[in-house]
Amino acid sequence: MSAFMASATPILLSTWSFGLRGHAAAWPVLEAGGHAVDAVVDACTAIEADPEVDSVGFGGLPDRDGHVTLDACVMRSPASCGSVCCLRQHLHAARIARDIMDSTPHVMLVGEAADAYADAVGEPREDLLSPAAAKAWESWKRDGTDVDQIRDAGRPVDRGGGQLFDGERRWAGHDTIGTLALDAMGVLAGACSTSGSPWKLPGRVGDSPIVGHGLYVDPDIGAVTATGSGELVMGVCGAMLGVEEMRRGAEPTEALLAVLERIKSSYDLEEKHQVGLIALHRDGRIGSAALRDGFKVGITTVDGDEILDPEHVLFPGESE
Ligand code: SD4
Repeated sequence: MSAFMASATPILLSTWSFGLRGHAAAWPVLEAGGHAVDAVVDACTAIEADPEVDSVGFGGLPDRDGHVTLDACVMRSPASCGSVCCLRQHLHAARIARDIMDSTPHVMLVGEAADAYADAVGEPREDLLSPAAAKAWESWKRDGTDVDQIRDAGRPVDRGGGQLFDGERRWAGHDTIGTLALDAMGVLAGACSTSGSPWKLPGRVGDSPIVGHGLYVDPDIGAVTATGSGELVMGVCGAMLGVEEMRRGAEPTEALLAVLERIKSSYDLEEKHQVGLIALHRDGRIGSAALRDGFKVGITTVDGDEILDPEHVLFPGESE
């Protein structure tokens, strides 16, 4: 069991500047003394519904066959985590993951059966393909036929506004919302929600909904979540590795750098690869790091909202 702090100053921390759109929905709850897990799910739920965020929920880009599939996980602790993969008919993946966490003996449900579970718990069916995403898919089918999304996806650059790609790369990339919260009771929680990589092979699932990869929370230590090229994070169990580094005493950003160094030594990295990581220690210290420039972090505290550059970039100054 964890020894929670008696009280703490609430914090919300998210990947990307569009995370602040989720904080707007979640902060009032957290500030009023609400639970961290409610805040992170509320933040992801707001982003999932936002069509301007083109990499999460409605507005997310589809797979090769034109189907949008959504993945998410939610975590309070090793004994309290839930995950859903490859939803095709329900928008609110984080909320469904939370339901799996709270109401079933399981951690993860996938595919058609996950959609059936969502039906059973009263989640509305929705068409996940936005008109803009459908148009982008048509144009990808016309021009990009055999593009391999892992090799050819562009690197996201956060200029605000919810879209991480522009110009010719406007529809080439992907990213995700990861939100970490510390509530006034000193309890941590995290949630991560994504539409995964565009034009992916049907059935592909990345790091985001996998506990220990895209998100990990240990209530006695801290929380880490990841965004970016999921395949790079999955091979090193990125989020759990970051938490374990904090367990052995690393400062949050130092812990995240250790994850990036492990990625660097494990893969032949290319300029277009990006991984962004954020960490929240249970004592309220925060950390952030990225492989390359372009990543941003959204933070909300009693002092207000802020968009921050990551504290450390492993390969700074490389061209976008
Ligand atoms: C994934 N990391 O599925 C997630 C989200 C993403 O760029 O698309 N990141 O790989």
